[in-house]
Amino acid sequence: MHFPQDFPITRKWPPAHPERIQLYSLPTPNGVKVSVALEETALPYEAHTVRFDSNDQLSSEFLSLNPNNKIPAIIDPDGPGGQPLALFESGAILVYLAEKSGRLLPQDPALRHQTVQWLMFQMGGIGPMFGQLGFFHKFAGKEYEDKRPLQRYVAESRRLLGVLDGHLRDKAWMMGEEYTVADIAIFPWVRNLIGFYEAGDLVGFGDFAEVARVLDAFVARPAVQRGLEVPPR
Ligand SMILES: N[C@@H](CCC(=O)N[C@@H](CS)C(=O)NCC(=O)O)C(=O)O
Repeated sequence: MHFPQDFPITRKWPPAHPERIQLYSLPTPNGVKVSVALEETALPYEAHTVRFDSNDQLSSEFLSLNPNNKIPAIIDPDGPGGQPLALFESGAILVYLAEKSGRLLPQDPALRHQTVQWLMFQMGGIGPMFGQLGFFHKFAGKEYEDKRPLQRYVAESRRLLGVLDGHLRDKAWMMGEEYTVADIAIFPWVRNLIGFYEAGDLVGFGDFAEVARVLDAFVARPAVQRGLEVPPR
């Protein structure tokens, strides 16, 4: 494959800098994981806005890169072996960027696996559960008379916050002193839960002081501040 001519997505979002990593995203909790990681690693990239209000994620050009119609997705024109690499799924992209840059994943093999473990904890637990809570609390699901789905996702989100809180008790970050892709995956979702979803009181966020402490440290990082605004809406 040759970049950009063999990638149909570039017809809708032409690259101005085809030598850079191309990011197709929006500043949602999954989207900002990748823009934050790109800012943290200082890998050169170009961001393209995938607008949900015009269903850009359902366009044939976007589907050619991610048949699952979800942001974020990337193309690295200089992937393994110098060949272009297209990737979707934020967890896979985070691991790729960490390996490419040599940052955000511990060198020690055991610590590396444990970092991936917490990354999977976010991908399989925090993301889907907080996302469902958002649907039943703030979006279309809040009109449903039956409150049992909302109660289920509130209880599950509280349980997950408790797991995080216990783990963080004696640590600066998820992996101790080292800031990793696990933090970049988890904290945009915690921020979104109490911010955009307005679910702080609902989940009793005041009970999770360790999570709140690390969230503040995460949001204070200059690279996070920049990544949270990418791409512009
Ligand atoms: N597991 C996926 C989830 C991605 C995802 O859910 N993205 C949402 C935004 S946060 C999206 O693109 N939604 C558009 C749609 O469903 O049409 C990942 O982590 O990349």
